[in-house]
Amino acid sequence: MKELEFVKAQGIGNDFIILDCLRDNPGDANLADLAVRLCDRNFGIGGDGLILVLPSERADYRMRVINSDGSEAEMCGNGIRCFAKYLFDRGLAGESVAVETLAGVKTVAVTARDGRGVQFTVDMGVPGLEAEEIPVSGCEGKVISRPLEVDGARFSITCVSMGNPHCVIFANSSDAPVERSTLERLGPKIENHQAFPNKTNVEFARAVNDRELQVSVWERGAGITLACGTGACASVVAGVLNGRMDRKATVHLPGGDLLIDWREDGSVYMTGPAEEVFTGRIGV
Ligand code: ZDP
Repeated sequence: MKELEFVKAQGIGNDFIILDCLRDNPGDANLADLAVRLCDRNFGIGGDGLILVLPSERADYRMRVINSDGSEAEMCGNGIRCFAKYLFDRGLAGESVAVETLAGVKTVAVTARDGRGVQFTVDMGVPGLEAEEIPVSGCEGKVISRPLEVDGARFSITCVSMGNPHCVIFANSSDAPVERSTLERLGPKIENHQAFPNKTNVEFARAVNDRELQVSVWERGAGITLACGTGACASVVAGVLNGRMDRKATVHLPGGDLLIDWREDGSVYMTGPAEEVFTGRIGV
């Protein structure tokens, strides 16, 4: 039995177990099983995912993200803010940190108070809009308001890659927020739909006005979560592509708000908080 030190952190309710692997790299051996075990909210620590802090040859550090079902994700918006806070608060990084991910190197700008990181702005990069980039099979070009058959019903979807795949479905502004039961019924069906070779995250979005968006998420490999940073970015991009949103908007998620800015340079910038909740040791 080996003991691992961990930090439990959250970004607007999207929660993660952070393992510092700068000293000893756990390698790939049963990483998926470890994530499933540690993320279990009854038999483990509990979390939407596992985040590994690793050294990097291409950036200041490398981040790996394993979803609570054991699958590995290319990128993670709420998690990278928690990652930057972990490094900044321990003096391992300054007010700007470059992080290597499977979706490329991302830069995080840290705003500190009393020597601790409180607010983080992430250059999330240029969104992928072509079907093959997301990927979505069975169609070409941009996937904007395209029909998707699910459960005998037809949905209008807009798909965006933030390094990881997102399928955004807009409700009318007058509609009530999506019910949890609807998310539970449709989420897994869309996540695993044959149109998505790498599966997909699913966002149900409702424009409050052209600068405010309400979003509920069914996450690939994690199910219903209180927030998804890459999902918030994808939803604003989808809103702009559908002429519903300004390029700069506040996204209201069940766990809190994120400020999203799709700048003229083509990159999406995401700003939001991150907090550490507790630390501990666990036998593995
Ligand atoms: O792409 C995926 O499999 C996501 N479930 C990864 C996690 C995304 C995250 N919720 C975010 O904030 O972008 C951490």
